[in-house]
Amino acid sequence: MNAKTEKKLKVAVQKSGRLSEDSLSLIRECGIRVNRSDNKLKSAASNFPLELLFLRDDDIPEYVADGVADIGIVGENVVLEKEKSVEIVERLGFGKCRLSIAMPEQYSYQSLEDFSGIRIATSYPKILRKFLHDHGLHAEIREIRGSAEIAPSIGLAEAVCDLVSSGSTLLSTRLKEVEVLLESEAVLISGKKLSREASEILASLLVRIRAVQMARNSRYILLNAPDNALSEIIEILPGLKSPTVLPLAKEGWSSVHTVIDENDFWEIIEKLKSKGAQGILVLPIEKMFA
Ligand code: PRT
Ligand code: ZN
Repeated sequence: MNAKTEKKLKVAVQKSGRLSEDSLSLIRECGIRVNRSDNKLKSAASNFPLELLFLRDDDIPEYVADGVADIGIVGENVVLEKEKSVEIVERLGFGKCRLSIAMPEQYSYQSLEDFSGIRIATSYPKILRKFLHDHGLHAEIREIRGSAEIAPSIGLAEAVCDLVSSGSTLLSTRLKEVEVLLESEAVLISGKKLSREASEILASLLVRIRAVQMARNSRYILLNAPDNALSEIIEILPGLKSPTVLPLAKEGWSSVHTVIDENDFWEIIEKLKSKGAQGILVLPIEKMFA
């Protein structure tokens, strides 16, 4: 075996939970073949120098900081709460949620001052403490494990500080979100002192991750444009460089191709139609390199 293939980048991912599936899908979309069997703690890729370690999300920052894993995929909320010596290398766009303070729905919340002197239940004491400190507020932090939402109903606290995504849990426990402390998503973290081999493998993994991410956020668009509106239509399309324009067999019409940001998609389609564009096709992109 040659020395280069021996070193594997050790990647910590959540064993089973909200981030597990998306973390594995991302690795697989990078063209990396990994198997997953439920009781295994690790699994080596067959076509890339990478090994997955399946862990509880709370342990990932520490394992990465200690060098047990080289990198990890975990919620930013966990990274900030654990305060370990790791770096956020890339934001991954899944596992999105907010860390928010919520209070009983009948409470008429006015301002941050309302937190003064009350009890707030949370499993994120460090982030909450920092938030209160930054705003010069004094509240009592009740640290609890797991979901904090029941705390007000059992008389443990007047407010909770917990993760929210759809908001349905708050609704069902008759709480309302009053302040957002953090907008979180899954992030790729790395230890601060990676070996040269690990850094090289990470660099090539990042090229793939970025290509997957860019492709996910972009759409390939093709349309037919009347030549007399061509310049206006091109102006609407913010492509990578400028759109490709090809003449159609039909006199007076051109075919226009370009890449657009998924977020601008509906707005752009409306504008294109109003300028006379026809036969608009929008296609997903598998990989994209800037
Ligand atoms: O077993 P392990 O320790 O690994 O997992 P875990 O149970 O601690 O974490 P898990 O799998 O629940 O969440 C992993 C990560 O997913 C979190 O650290 C966040 O980064 C992210 N994430 C995204 C969420 C949510 N959305 C989320 N909604 N984590 C938890 N929730 C919970 C929240 O705590 C609350 O109880 O879902 C409830 C609220 O959801 P909605 O949709 O009703 O608002
Ligand atoms: Zn956890």
